[in-house]
Amino acid sequence: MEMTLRWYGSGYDTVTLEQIRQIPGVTGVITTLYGTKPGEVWSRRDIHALKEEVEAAGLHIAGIESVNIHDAIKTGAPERDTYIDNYIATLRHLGQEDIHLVCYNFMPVFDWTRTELARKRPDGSTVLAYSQKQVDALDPETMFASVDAGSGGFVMPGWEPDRLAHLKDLFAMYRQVDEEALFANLKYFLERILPVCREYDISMAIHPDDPAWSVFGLPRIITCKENLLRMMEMVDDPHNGVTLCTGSLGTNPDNDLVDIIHSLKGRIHFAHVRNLKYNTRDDFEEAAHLSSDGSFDMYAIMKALYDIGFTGPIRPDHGRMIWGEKAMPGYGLYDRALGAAYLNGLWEAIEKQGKERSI
Ligand code: DNO
Repeated sequence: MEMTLRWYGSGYDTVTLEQIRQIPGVTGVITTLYGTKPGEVWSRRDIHALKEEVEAAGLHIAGIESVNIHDAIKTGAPERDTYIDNYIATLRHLGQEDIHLVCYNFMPVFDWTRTELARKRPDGSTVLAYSQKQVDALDPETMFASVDAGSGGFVMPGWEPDRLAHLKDLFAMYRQVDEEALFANLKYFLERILPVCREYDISMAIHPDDPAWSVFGLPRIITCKENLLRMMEMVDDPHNGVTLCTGSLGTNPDNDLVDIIHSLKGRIHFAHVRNLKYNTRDDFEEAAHLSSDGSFDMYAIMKALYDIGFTGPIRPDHGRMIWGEKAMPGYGLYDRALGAAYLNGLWEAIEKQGKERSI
């Protein structure tokens, strides 16, 4: 595995490449052209410039998170082919720049959803949190307004104000789309892009839905082992794979993360490893990466990744906001750096034990 950090790019991220370079064991970044809109073609020149900037800091681009999918593709609208053509053009340009991993999601309207961006924990840190009761009491517009207002002036990934300004239209677009239609639209998209993924050896890594259930009545399909296997089997090619995000799949306590990792062997191209703490079945908050701070056994998760022979990038995921840092919620430097060091420590121990056993 390779330890990486998500970086939104100069001008968008409070964290610099120089800081990332100094986190022990982090050799790559997961990045994006944050200023592009879903549906746009990424120019080879812009990708090249991003790559040069990252490499000048002594790092490399380990993958892209995300190339977002236009709603016309997710809803199967008549103009979807134009947007798929654009997506294919972007993939070609990434491949030509020697980038071989793309994370994306297929969540309708909203990307990841939280009701609080700064819930205070007993140690004084603040974290992202989700309460189903709060969601049930909100309408989508209020939800967007509160996320926008609480983000400290940052555009949260997947919560682009330009797109979400048309929430009513977006909801109308999805009115006819149920889970079966969403699966069919995903299949159509994957079948069209896979030839170019094979040509450039690009691994597509779908991000699970977060939380792993329907929000505001919108369908969500990348939620559990059964659906993940269905999506892989419906377009059965190793380039059609998964971002194993423990914090997203783990929102549903019925998802057995270790079992899911084993069942996705060979198709996990990227991993987001983080912990969260359930308060009740309907309320969870994010935690430090350390097992004892949350509800997951982080050792068991890393061990499962080791046991399936995972070789792709891992990144620590949302961190707590600590030590007075001001950054995009979930994406400060300090707690993610602690997370990276901890996950690297677990990996080193597991790897050394594995070697001792095989002698
Ligand atoms: C949140 C992220 C998601 C993820 C996208 C992938 O912090 O994990 O926004 O990047 O869903 O497309």
